[in-house]
Amino acid sequence: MSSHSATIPAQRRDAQKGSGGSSAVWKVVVLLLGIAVGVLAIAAVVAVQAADEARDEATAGSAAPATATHDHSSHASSANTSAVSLPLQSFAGTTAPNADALAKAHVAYDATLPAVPAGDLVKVHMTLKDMTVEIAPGVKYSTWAFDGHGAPGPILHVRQGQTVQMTLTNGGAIPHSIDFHAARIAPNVAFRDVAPGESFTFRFVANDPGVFMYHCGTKPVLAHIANGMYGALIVDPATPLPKADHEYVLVASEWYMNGDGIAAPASLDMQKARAMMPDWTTFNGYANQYVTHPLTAKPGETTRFYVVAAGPTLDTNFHVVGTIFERAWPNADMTHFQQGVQTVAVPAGGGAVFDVKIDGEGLYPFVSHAFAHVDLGQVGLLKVGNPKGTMSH
Ligand SMILES: [Cu+2]
Repeated sequence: MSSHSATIPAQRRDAQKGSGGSSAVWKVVVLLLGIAVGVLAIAAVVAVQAADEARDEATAGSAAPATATHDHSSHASSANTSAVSLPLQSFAGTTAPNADALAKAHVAYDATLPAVPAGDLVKVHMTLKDMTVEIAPGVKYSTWAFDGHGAPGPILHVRQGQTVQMTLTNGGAIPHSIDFHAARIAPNVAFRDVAPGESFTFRFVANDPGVFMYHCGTKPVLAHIANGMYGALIVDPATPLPKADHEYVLVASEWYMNGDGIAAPASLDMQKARAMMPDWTTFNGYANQYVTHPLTAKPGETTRFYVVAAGPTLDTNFHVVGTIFERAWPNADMTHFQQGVQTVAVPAGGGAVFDVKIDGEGLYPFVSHAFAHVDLGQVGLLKVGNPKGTMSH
């Protein structure tokens, strides 16, 4: 750096020989230029160091999330930098050898919308557990799970005006919290961290109808959501939506893994999560589960999908192949619906409602039409009637 800044002044001094009257002025200019170049060089070095430290922190976060969670003031000076060289290794699509048999044996997450509990007060109690789940055939991942569900957590369903009383018991190893998008409440009070072994209860009135995400809001939120800490709360409007014959809930999310999860459970790769390079994307936590175990309807029936995009980062572009939405409530704004719509973006952290009414027997894939998601597992089938054969594409 210093040699570069010295070269330019030397050349300029040579160029100015013979115009002696202005040489003092040029010396000042040259000096200032030299200083400016030096300052830029120092700034560049500082920026590179800061990037290195951020990368080291990411490594420490993925290797030991428990220690990286709540101490943002100190850098992980002992972080191992040897494992962070780019490019990131992808484990996308890697399953156990007997994937078909495992997919058939897997019990699909029940997508059926549960009934609304009776009464004005709905008590919900979730116990957090650290547990290993399967997210694709033979692919295991160590989650932080709401209520032993793996991911997503329990699907909650209330009616507009009901009060939700939420009790969170932390059976995990580090602090966690729960953030309800359906609540209008001071987050520093209600969404506070709950220490391991403790419980915390708060209430809110579900005054706004919609399809809402809930998730752990403990820092770094990216890590807590990526580790499976999310779910859906559906709030029915006081004036009901048109009748549907089947109601299914799909929570879309993505997984970022530090291994293929086959020989040993994978855990979070924070670098991949920041780079938005998922290994798998899923509906209700398991790749392609509704391809192997389709959701069902009869010809002529109306099927309603409540879709939440939990992320942690990516949107879901919801589309049902072979039909057009009979009704779509983008952003789950229940005051009006759209008709004749083909694909609707569900933003990360958002939700929407979709009705399809299919007369013809067949297998109708529902997907995120951002097709990398389909390749990574965010696809299922709506089986209408009893069609022969299987989906060829
Ligand atoms: Cu958490």
